[in-house]
Amino acid sequence: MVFRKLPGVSASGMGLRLSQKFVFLLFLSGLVTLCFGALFFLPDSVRLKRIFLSKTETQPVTVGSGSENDAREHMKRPKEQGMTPAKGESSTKLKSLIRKPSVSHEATEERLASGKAQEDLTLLRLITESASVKASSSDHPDTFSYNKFKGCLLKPPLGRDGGQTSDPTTNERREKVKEMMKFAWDNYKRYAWGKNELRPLTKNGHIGNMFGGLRGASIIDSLDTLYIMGLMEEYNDAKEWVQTSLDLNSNGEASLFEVNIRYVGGLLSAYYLTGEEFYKKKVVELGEKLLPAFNTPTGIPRGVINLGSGTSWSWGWASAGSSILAEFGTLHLEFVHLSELSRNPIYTEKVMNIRKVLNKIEKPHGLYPNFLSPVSGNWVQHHVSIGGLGDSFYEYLIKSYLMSDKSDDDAKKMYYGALEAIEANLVQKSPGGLTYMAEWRGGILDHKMGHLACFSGGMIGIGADDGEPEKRQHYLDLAAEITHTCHESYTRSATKLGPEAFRFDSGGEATATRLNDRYYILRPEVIESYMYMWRLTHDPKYREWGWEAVQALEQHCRVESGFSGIRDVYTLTASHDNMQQSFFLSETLKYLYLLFSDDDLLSLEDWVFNTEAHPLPIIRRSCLEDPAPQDKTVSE
Ligand code: DMJ
Repeated sequence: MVFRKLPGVSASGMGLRLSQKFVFLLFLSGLVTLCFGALFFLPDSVRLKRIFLSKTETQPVTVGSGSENDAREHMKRPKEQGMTPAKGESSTKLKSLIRKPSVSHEATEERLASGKAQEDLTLLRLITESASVKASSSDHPDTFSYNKFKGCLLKPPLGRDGGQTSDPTTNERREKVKEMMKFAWDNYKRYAWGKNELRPLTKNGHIGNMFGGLRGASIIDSLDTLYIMGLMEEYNDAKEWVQTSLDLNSNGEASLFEVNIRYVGGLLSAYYLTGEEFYKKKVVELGEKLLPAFNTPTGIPRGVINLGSGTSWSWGWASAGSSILAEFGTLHLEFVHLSELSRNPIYTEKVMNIRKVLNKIEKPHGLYPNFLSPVSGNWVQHHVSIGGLGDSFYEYLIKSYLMSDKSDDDAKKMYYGALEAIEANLVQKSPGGLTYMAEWRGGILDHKMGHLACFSGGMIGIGADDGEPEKRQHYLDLAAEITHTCHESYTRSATKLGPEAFRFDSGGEATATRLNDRYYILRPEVIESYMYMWRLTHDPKYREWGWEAVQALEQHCRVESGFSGIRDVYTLTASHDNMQQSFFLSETLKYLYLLFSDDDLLSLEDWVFNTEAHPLPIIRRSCLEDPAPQDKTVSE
């Protein structure tokens, strides 16, 4: 250490005696300790504290609305994960960013104003990469216990008897659905193996541009369906393909939403159902590749991401570079599970931040419009829909609540608040007595309901029981009415399959009046609602309606080499679209199979289905964190 010579003070100890020097040094070190210690008592927002304390010493973001203690117990901190500053960056700056990796709205505005946002994004990206790499490195102890998880389930995942019912007719129907799955799968395997989807007429594979160069969408989407149906030979082929051929090092433009719901969701379910470790490894590896999409000024992710470079951007068709509600709002379930499995809280933090932005912004009439700017955090247009562009955002609110073992009160509040606004502004009754969900364009109603919106019967049904006591029956009735309307959209067509969108104007009810709304692409939403309504009410009509759909699919969509969508549900002269969508395997056939199975096959007491019908387990925090060894492991 170099002391500069002070005027009038000798260089030898600056004129102090040894004992004086000792006392002075003691005083000085006491003062330093006091000052540093005081940082711990400063309010959380004080900048100094942010600089000096890494996330390790501050409160972690909670999972759901569980207590901080729960979250602290559960989550490993970045320090424990070996997170280190990226090379060449100032560690204090990194620490302040690490502490709040999810860019808060206030912080964003502040940073934008000071022109520092871009710098932050670069740093955040480095941190994300650094944290992710460290979190997945082999020297990080893996503390997720599959056995413990299984011990926390209330029922065996496949039920007592694989879900077989005591009713012979229902069992026959179930077998029929299983045969349809095998037929769809066999043809995919024969003609399109490793591609994303089967083209059943031309007998070849389709790759498409939704998955950024990832392949095998139909395989990933089928894993759990094959497994629950007991198609084990087929499941093993699928599993082997994932082990040997699923290459995540692709370099194309992917839809964050589609990769998340199909690939992340599919791999998560496969892991939770089978306990095969490689699924976990793959899904966490994939999750890491999605993180850069969140590096925007608000933390609201953009819709498209290059899985290789991490560059992200908004869909060209989305107004003014906006992000889509149903896309950024349909990540929560999978991302919470990614944190669960990886012990890396970053995934949960990313989706919690989305909520934070949404909670802060003003909502017209309490409604959530479909387009939001990831830069300003403001709505870009006032188009509200429970169908396309909005749909699964609402679904994920109630399912987040259910998946948190009913502890995520924030999600609950947002869901019932949104539902109230939807009822007040969108729910309509037709002159013929059909209840439907209209779309809302800045206050003007478009009396159109998309096939996609038909999932809402099931959604309102599963949320009915947790509403205000006086509203529970009302919600169940509303769910039944909407499911009835969607069934009507099927029965009013020649093929008994429903159109892409149906209207309630120009004298028509529940029918498509426009030529380009007449197609059916093997979508699941109507059958999904039958399945939930069956489980909730056990009204046999839902199984009958499901059987009508099976017959219609067999008659109009089954072709020589698979299943195909059709161009017009109102004509019996078939015009096939030559596409066997992967969601037909993951959703449509799975929901049909569950409809004809006992309730204990993937019991709703233990599982929620993501929007691609991949089952994810309810997180029973207190059970999972109980240090006592599990003695109640369920057997199959
Ligand atoms: C599926 O990929 C998902 O259900 C998504 O949420 C909406 N659309 C398709 C099926 O129609």
